[in-house]
Amino acid sequence: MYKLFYASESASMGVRVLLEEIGADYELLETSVEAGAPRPAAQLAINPNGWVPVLMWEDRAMYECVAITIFLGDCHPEAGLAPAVDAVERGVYLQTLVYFSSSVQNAFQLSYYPDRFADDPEGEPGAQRRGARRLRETLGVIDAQIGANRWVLGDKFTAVDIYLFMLTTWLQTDRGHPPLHTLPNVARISAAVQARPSVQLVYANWIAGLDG
Ligand SMILES: N[C@@H](CCC(=O)N[C@@H](CS)C(=O)NCC(=O)O)C(=O)O
Repeated sequence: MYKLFYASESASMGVRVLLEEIGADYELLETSVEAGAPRPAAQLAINPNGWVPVLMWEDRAMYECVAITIFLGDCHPEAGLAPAVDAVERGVYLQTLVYFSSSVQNAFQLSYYPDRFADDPEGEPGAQRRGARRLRETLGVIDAQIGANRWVLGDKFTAVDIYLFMLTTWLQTDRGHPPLHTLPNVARISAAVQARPSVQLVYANWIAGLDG
């Protein structure tokens, strides 16, 4: 049984999709990502940064979305979400996940949390503009990497596709982020991931918002 500190519209949603795809037993522990909102003591004890996702199981716990993604994929090989350690695709799998975490998510951070990057409030709009531009740059690299592939790694659906979908749900054109149609290969995979039952369940509210 897994326990997941969880907040909607956050990176914990991607981990929940993984747990659904695996068919694991899990419990959601609701928390907040709002600045200034209190976080449960048990969450802070594991991740003093106050971020989600935080995953707990047995007497163990971990944070960092990409680490959790790699961990779950490897612990549940029967779910087929991760190439085996010696598979040809393993290198690009790890490379792409870490690029998502270190480069694409960093660009989102500039856009959503500019105060963490600017010395004073005057510097924040510049940080946000740089974040939006960095999203165009980094997601453009991924779009080119995907090329004509059916999924990010080729013919086989993996956890990287779920992660990519999650990233696309954070794009907001009114913040200067690239519209999805300017990233046609990313858009194509994102739409295919969205159709999966696991995503329809976890992202039901977000998907309903697309229609509204
Ligand atoms: N590097 C971390 C970043 C996680 C992160 O920034 N989570 C956001 C939600 S997507 C959060 O918890 N924000 C609240 C905060 O920063 O206080 C990861 O990938 O897990």
